[in-house]
Amino acid sequence: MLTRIKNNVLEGKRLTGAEALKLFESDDIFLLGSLASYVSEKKNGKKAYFIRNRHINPTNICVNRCRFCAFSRSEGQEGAFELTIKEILHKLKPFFAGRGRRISEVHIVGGLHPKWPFEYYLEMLSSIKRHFPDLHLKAFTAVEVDYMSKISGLGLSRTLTALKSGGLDSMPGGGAEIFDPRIRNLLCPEKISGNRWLKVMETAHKAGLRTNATMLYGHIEKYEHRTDHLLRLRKLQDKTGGFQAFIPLAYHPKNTQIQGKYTSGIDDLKTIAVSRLLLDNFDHIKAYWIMLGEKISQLALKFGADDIDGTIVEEKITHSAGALTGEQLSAAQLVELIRKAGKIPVERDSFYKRVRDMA
Ligand code: V47
Ligand code: SF4
Repeated sequence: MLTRIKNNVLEGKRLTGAEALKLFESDDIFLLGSLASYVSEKKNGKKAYFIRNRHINPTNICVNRCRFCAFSRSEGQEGAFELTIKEILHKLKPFFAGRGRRISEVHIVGGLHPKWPFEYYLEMLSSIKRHFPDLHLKAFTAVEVDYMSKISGLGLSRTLTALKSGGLDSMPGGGAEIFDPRIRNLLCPEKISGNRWLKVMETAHKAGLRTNATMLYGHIEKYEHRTDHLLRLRKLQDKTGGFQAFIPLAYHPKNTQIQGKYTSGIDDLKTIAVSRLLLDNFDHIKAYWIMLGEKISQLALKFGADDIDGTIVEEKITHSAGALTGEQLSAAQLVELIRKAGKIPVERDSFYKRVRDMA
């Protein structure tokens, strides 16, 4: 079977779900790595991308309280926070004070706040755009956008158009978790369904917004659920072509209600490789260094990934759940990490256009 899969990959044939499952079940990670690397290099050559970005979480107050989420709080609970627009602007200001530390993208995601009106999100976007017109606003997961469509009463399409007019440039891929309804219901019973997540993304793509996609793995799911998740993403991508990157998110168990272990390095690399092989219609696979650690992210560049995300600066979601990494890396550190993997570091913008080669 593995030889047949290998031949299919080398002939550029699309893999089936059964073949992906076989790859997940295989211990031959060297074969997985070399096949995924072959596909990655066909798509992106020896390039590995990074971006100068900053994450901001406007609030951790969330009505969903997913069982795997250590970041969220209920209103009034110790540790709950909500940022004013002034505070958000204050977090961005230092990156525009001089030339050295400039960022090109801000990544904004947060909880589903029980009281904030839709107008607050619009004002957040337009204020940031007014103060920092060159900054790309990658904001709000499909879960948040669905919530906004409900609080605004506008429905999905008009909510997305309003967000776009307010300054939204693209959307991150969070909130996808695992689409399988039974597993999803155990992980996050209050969250929108997998089908709804896909519907929000389809509508966003139709509205002209590019987005990412993620998958939370390493908790209670089995390989078959990962395979199903990837196939559903591939199907939507066939239809819209609106996804830019796929990011497997390694489960972090601390302070959550889903007990478990950290993922193993082997599983992380396997998941990157199988994602690269199955998602033949995604241009980019991202190894998110915050969750994988610097060393596994570096190895992931040899297992099918072509992107390691960015400078990040402040990270609360994974760090609430026991992340072992720091919260920021400088562009120079990212360049070194990529170079030592034998790849060509390329600073990118939010649409994967080259800002500069660092070779
Ligand atoms: O939506 C929550 C996940 C996501 C845990 O699009 C957890 O470029 C692991 O989506 N262990 C947020 N994961 C992060 C995210 C992301 C990150 C970097 C880049 C992009 C992109 C997207 O983190 C959440 C949720 O799926 N998450 N809790 C946890 N305990
Ligand atoms: Fe809320 Fe997102 Fe955490 Fe779920 S994962 S509780 S939706 S912040």
